[in-house]
Formats: sequence, C-alpha cells, structure tokens
Amino acid sequence: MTEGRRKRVCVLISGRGSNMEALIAAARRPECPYEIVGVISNRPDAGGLETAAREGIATTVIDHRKFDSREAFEEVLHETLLVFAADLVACAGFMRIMTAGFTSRWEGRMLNIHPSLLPLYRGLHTHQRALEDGVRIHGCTVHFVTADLDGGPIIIQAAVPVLPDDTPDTLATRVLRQEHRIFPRALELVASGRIRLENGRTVGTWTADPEIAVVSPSLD
Ligand code: NHR
Ligand code: GAR
Repeated sequence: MTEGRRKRVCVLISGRGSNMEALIAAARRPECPYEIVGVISNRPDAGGLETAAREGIATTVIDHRKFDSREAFEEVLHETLLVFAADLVACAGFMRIMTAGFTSRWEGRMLNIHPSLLPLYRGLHTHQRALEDGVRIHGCTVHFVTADLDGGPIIIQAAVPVLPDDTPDTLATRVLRQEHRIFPRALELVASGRIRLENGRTVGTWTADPEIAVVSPSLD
C-alpha cells in the first residue's frame, strides 16, 4: 500500500447496506484516505446492491449457494478482490463465516463491524442476548478480521445505553447509528496508516476524550 494515494476499498455486504452507505458518504470528502471501488454481495437480493449502483459504484454478486464448499466460494471472492485491486476489505453486514485460508490472505487489510461491545456477544442475535442478560450498556465494535470469529483485534468501539422498554429492534436502531459513525472512522485510521495490525495486536496512535463516559441509568 503506497503512501499518498487513496486506498482502494471493496465492501462486502449481504443485506440492506446502511453501513456501506456510511462508508460511501465519508469517502466523498476529498481528504478521505480511502475510496470505495467495488461492492460485493453473496446474496443476489441484497438491498445494498441497488444503493451502490445508484452511487455509480461497481457491484458484483457471488452467490455462495452456487458453490460446493466455502473454499470454492472464497476462491472466487479472492479473485474478484484482486480484479478490483482492493487494498482493504470492509465487511458491512457480511454474513458468511470465512475460513482461515481466506482471512490469512487479507489479514491486517480486512475490517468488520460487529453489533456488540466485543468480546461480549460474538456471533448472531447480539441485541436479544444483551437484553436477556440485562446489561445497561451495549454497543458496536470495528475489528480486524482473523480466523477467530468476531475475535480479531479491536480498532474502535462505541457504547450506547440500554433503556427499560428496549426491544431488540429499538436497541439495534440505537447501535446502528453509532456503527455508521465508527466504521468510516476505523477505515480512515487504517487507510491512513495511523492504526495497523502487528503481531496480532492493533497498534498505532489515536486519541480519545478521557472524560467521556456513557452512564446508564443516568446519575441525575
Ligand atoms: N469470518 C472470520 N473468519 N472471522 C470473523 O471475525 C468474521 C468472519 C465472517 C463474518 C461477521 C460476523 C459478525 O459480525 C464476520 C466476522 C456471520 C456469522 C454466521 O453465523 C457469524 C458472525 C458474523 C457473520 N453466519 C452463518 C454462516 O454459516 C450464516 C448466517 C446467514 O447466512 O444468515 O456463515 O457478527
Ligand atoms: C449491522 O448492524 C451490522 O453490524 C450487522 O448487521 C447489520 C447490517 O446492517 N452485522 C452482523 O450482524 C454481522 N454478523 P447494514 O446492512 O444496514 O449495514
């Protein structure tokens, strides 16, 4: 990845693609260190495909059901990423578990947005599980993708309160607003080289306001 030019990003989706839209919106700023060069969906009916096409971004469908194995699907996925000359891969609601063979080829260059404060609630149905546990703070995480499902090194997190009348849907909506803020930021940090994966850890420089806290329930 040479310095100076914008890093080429491919976005992997399986559905609606609202996180993909947030990444596209951030990339419109001239100072953004990345550009979205392609969107790949494993589902032909993913709503995000239309949105991407409307934005003038190249889209490709790789229907996993047409392959005999995960490896055969991933081989075509890998080749497609090479055709797009992707520097970085952003998994934005991408719902296929990837094998170690594939993740190792993109290690340090592939990010995922996950709807929980990892390492809590890896996997699926995160909002329902958080409500069942009665946690008062929930959130989302962007991490590097490794073979360890939802276990790769963390890049950025955002926390939100859980409210008494929350359902999985209302909680998902609150978390999703924060996903749209932190995913573009994480991609910028990696694309600019400020943050990187090294020896299995996220290293680099970042700042955070040490006075900020999400307190739930409120103290007043
Ligand atoms: N693959 C690896 N190796 N590592 C990660 O960290 C990954 C990954 C693939 C996807 C996203 C993840 C999430 O953020 C992700 C992270 C799908 C499933 C799943 O069970 C689990 C976690 C995630 C995504 N998928 C089913 C499967 O058999 C299919 C479910 C469906 O199609 O609806 O692949 O939560
Ligand atoms: C997002 O909430 C994302 O965090 C989650 O799916 C939603 C996709 O929404 N990802 C996973 O659950 C990965 N297993 P989007 O398509 O509108 O971005």
